[in-house]
Amino acid sequence: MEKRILTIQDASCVGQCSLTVALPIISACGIETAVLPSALLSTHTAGFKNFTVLDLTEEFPKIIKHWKEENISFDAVYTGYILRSQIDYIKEICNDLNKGPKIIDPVMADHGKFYYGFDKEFAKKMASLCYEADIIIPNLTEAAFLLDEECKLSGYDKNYIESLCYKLKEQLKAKCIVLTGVSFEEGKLGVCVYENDEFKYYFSKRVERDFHGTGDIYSSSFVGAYINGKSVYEAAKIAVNYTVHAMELTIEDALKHTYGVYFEKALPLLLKELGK
Ligand code: PXL
Repeated sequence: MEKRILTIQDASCVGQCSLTVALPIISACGIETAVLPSALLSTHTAGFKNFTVLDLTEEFPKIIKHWKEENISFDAVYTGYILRSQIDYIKEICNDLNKGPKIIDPVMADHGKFYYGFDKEFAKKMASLCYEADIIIPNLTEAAFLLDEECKLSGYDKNYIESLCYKLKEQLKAKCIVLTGVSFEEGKLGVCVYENDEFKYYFSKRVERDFHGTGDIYSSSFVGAYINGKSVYEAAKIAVNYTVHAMELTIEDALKHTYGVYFEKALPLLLKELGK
């Protein structure tokens, strides 16, 4: 039987983030991808003004009830941008309808700041969703906020990174941590993978521009590779290479194409790395 996963995140109609990247990327990896949209937005919330937001929480219990009646289950659950009111429903889905890994990207913050609409209370609730997750994929800011700490964005060393991972594992009981946005030297950016009491790193060149939606592209390609049987570390590497390639393909147009990256044009590299 082929695998079917469920991803829970918002549909930003325009913006190359969340469902509009997760669905094409994971599907391209050959995996059936069911969706539970957390909200419907006209665009994402970073850089657009006057966006519209429709909270879809009310649909959650109805959808869960129907799935239970139909005996629908999933081989993995992967969550991204979600609302606080949905977290208890998502726990129910993970307990009752998921037969495989629970993979949480605790989308809420970057560059030391919460995204629009998120706060410390949300971080606390998100930490409860990360509890006993198989894999969590925070960036540096999210890792610190999950621990209710101030975050360091530069001038840190390996001890800081490894203590963040260690505390996440101890406090949240997350089995495996893929920490993104790690940099020890200028011009290099990458990830720290903490699994089975071992730290492993992978770095690539830093693309000297900030793009929106790259966290979702990273997590979606990680999930696509991992569900295809790659190890956590291999999947973490493949996702770095794919995300960097997508950014490189966008850089020429970056002044005009400001809201996301051309992840579509980079898909051939992802499939090649997966041997497809
Ligand atoms: O990429 C994370 C993300 C997802 N969805 C929406 C967002 C953001 C980040 O700002 O606004 C709606």
